[in-house]
Amino acid sequence: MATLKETLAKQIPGLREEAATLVKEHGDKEISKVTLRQVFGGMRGVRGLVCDTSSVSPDTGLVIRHVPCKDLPGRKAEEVLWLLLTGEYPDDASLKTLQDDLKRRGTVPDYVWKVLETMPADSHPMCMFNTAILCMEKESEFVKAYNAGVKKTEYWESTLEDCLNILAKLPAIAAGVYRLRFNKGDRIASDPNLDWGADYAHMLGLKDTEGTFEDLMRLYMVLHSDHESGNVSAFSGSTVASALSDLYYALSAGLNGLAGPLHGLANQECLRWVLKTKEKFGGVPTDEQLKDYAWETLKSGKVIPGYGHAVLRVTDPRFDAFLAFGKKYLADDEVFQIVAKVFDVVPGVLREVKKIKDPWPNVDAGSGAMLYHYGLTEFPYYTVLFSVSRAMGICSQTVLARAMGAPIIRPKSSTTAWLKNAVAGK
Ligand code: CMX
Repeated sequence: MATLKETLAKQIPGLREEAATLVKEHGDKEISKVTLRQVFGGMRGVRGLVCDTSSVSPDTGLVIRHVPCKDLPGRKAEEVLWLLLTGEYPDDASLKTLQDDLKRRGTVPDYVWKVLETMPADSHPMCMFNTAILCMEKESEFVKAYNAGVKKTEYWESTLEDCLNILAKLPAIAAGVYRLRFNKGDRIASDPNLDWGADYAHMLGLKDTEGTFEDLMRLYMVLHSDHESGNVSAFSGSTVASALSDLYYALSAGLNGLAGPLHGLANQECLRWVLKTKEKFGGVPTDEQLKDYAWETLKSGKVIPGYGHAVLRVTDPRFDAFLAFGKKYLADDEVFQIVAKVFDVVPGVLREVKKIKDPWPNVDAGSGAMLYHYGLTEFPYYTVLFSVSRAMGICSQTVLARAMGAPIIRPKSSTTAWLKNAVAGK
């Protein structure tokens, strides 16, 4: 049995030495080239970042440390947080220390609720959630340690404190945002006997007549937790953290990126599209109707939300996991049936559009239908659920970056005139 901090303290000296040796022995070795297309194309495929919490390859998708996505269902969020940070699962006693620690840190300061209550009633739930995180910045243990002059090699310790303090509060904050924003009544107190994911489900306060919503939330929390560090939210978070801004600043910055429709907001857009399909055809459409509707969407200049990916070139294994859950528990649900049919039909349509590199579903294509089934029908809220989970990855990446003494991120930009000269060989 060991605490998370003890486990990390044992590992960190070896990790530092490994990185220092690598740079000393191979520091000038070229590992990636950059083309002009990549410069104008969102740096797609440029290898310029280190991330050890997880990796995403085009043909296998998410692997957290050594664990492929397909093996994550059934795990609890706390186990996955430990895995992200240390590369291993905790034993039962160690897991219990982390769960107890998170419960101890879970009380949300009153001023957070006051701030949220004074926001406009039509604020987007993502704006409310990120504001709540940002307004707790004054609690940062990293800032206190930094101002007290602690050594750089110890920065990770207070960053871990911030990480645990923030993560412990996110389910209550997120559930509070839901109940306030959608007039669901008073906040529901945390249940000390529930794990992180199940407690979040409990505090949302939905009626779970089937008794499986907690399982969905556990699954949701582990599947969205990390996706290496080049995606918008993780990259934004790590860039902000690299300036030694504390985790409250870094996490809220990252999650502001998750709020964009090409990233985390796609899950709200995706369910909207599925429900429109249901309404248009009065239920589950035929393959032919669905094909026509997909073309209609594309021809009107819109994307099919939930399909395509910047890295993946196969069906996202996170989508597979949701599909499996849906087949087990939601087989009779019309909205789920449409999601499954879209998966049968839409990749064939997208394959005909030459410019689209990945015609397959990503994580957002299925998750909304699951939530809808359990009565969580307010889709502007969906990205908040994604955020609660993704915070584990962004926070873990930041703790490890601090442990490794990662420098400030500062790539070079070029003017178009410079690039023109460069390609002309001048
Ligand atoms: N529907 C219609 N067009 C699509 C498309 C889709 N599902 N996926 C890609 N395209 C288009 C792009 O918009 C782009 O068009 P332009 O050149 O006219 O701008 C072209 O195909 C090439 O794009 P790409 O190289 O295949 O994909 P990108 O790496 O540029 O973008 C992504 C990836 C996810 C933004 C894009 O596939 C998309 O917009 N999908 C729909 C939104 C979505 O599901 N986002 C969630 C992703 C998961 C997450 O990060 O949270």
